[in-house]
Amino acid sequence: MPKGSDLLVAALENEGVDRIFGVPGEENLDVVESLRTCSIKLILTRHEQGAAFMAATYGRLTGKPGVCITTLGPGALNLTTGAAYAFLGAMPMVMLTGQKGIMSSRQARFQIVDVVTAFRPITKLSRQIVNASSIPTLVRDAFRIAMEERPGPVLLELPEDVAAEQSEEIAMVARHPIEIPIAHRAALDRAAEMILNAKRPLIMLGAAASRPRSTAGIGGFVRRTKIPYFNTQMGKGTVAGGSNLYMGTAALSERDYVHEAVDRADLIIAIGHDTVEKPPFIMGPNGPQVIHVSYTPANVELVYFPQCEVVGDVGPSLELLADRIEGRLHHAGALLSLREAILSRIGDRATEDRWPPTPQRIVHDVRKVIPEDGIVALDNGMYKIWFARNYRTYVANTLLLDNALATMGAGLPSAMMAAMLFPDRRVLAVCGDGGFMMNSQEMETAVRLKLNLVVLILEDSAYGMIRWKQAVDHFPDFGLTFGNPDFVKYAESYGAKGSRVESTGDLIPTLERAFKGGGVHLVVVPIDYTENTRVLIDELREKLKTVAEPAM
Ligand SMILES: Cc1ncc(C[n+]2csc(CCOP(=O)(O)OP(=O)(O)O)c2C)c(N)n1
Ligand SMILES: [Mg+2]
Repeated sequence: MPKGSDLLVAALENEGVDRIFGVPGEENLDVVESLRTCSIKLILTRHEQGAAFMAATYGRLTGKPGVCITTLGPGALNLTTGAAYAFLGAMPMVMLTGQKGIMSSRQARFQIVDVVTAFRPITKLSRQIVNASSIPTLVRDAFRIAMEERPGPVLLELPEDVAAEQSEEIAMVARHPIEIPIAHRAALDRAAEMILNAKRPLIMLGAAASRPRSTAGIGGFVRRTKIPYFNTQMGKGTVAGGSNLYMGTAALSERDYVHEAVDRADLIIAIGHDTVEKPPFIMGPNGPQVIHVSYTPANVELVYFPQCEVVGDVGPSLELLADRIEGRLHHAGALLSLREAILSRIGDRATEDRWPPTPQRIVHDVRKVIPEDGIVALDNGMYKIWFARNYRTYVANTLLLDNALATMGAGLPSAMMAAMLFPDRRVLAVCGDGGFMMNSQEMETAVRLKLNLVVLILEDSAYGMIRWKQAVDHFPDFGLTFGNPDFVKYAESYGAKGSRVESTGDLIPTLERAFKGGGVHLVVVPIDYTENTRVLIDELREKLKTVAEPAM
């Protein structure tokens, strides 16, 4: 007779789960025992947050839920940031948490937190399993909910007595393919008419454009219509950044060079925009009209209120839209004349030799050592704006950044997940000295898993982004600097390799050596952040001749 934990593991196998990340507690021991003899690999992490970031990134990169497991109370609560990361970032994930027995309570209230309620606001579904026989259906439901648009995290709590409960053999619920409906004909007709009437159209690719199922159809739409495009931070790569229609990335909300095109457009076709991202442009009463194309309807916001919506499976819907307008667009390339000026300003000073290197130089040098299909995963800090703005992408999901929760600490775990999924591609984590230290203990996990992974730490001995914002707001420099460990020795103490870049010209060779050497290799380089103010404040302000700072 199977017990509850056997049914849980069988249900996970039924979903095609191949690995589970986490830190078990005593309430999970039946599940751990059921896992021991099954096809699913249990990957221990050194903090539950790392497990959640890895599982969420699995969901982000595959479209299928990543799975993580923790104990009750303290372990479960350590998942909250990862849950919010997946919830805001629309990443499918299933979290399994333990709990004390619910049929009797021999430990009174020891360690008991109402986890199911605590997770309600940061999950699509949060439920306790109350008997073993319901496990196959609950697990099937959890995976469906996590995966369906808009994807996100689900939590199932399995109390230890339900995990140990003997049950009848219960059949699993078979999976079947689910097609997403295609946009309504009337919506496609209306959108086609707006595009045909536009004098200066522009496409914008947002976060949902990067869903694994979206990317092929979107590329086709851009190529067939030849309308120039820009992207949000999380929409990077959906259509090659090297294409001659790429106008730039909106890393700031307004007044950046790319906004010269945005401000002149009379129509923006926003594909997959999710307003969870920091706004890529600000809609106003006199600005361009907007067509929202996505899996789900637009959220109406102060800064985003599209006049037309094409809701449905994005790729096939765009194919039908392209059928209506291909070859009939007389002004498709109207804004292309701005392209060269925008991109050359963005690429300005990318090869400057200054020591320590500038963010522009670091982005430039990283691009040189990462092949087109290589993956760069960022943590959160000042450099994220520079990478979003300056790093060209050629393949979807090759610059993984979080412009949704924008949490620190996800850079290393998300890079580790990418390295697990794509062992043949170069994977680089780029972290600030602040964000890296928030989950640096996962270096041990990376070494244990024998990953090939390079971690680049940008050292300014500060929470640089906040320190910069403090200066922009004319506060005195106070309270945002810290000391660091010797990162080379720190890496070596984990059994990883470590290198310090000693001159600007040394960055590319050091990264090359790190990739060629294989294994886990930490590279630390100091960074000169004086460019933050020179470019992002002074230069952009000068460009517009208005005294205002970019909206961060
Ligand atoms: C978990 C978390 N805590 C705090 C913040 C606020 N925050 C955003 S960027 C930043 C500083 C990042 O410092 P570091 O990682 O060293 O990168 P730097 O900006 O110095 O390059 C802070 C504290 C955050 N986004 N996430
Ligand atoms: Mg820093």
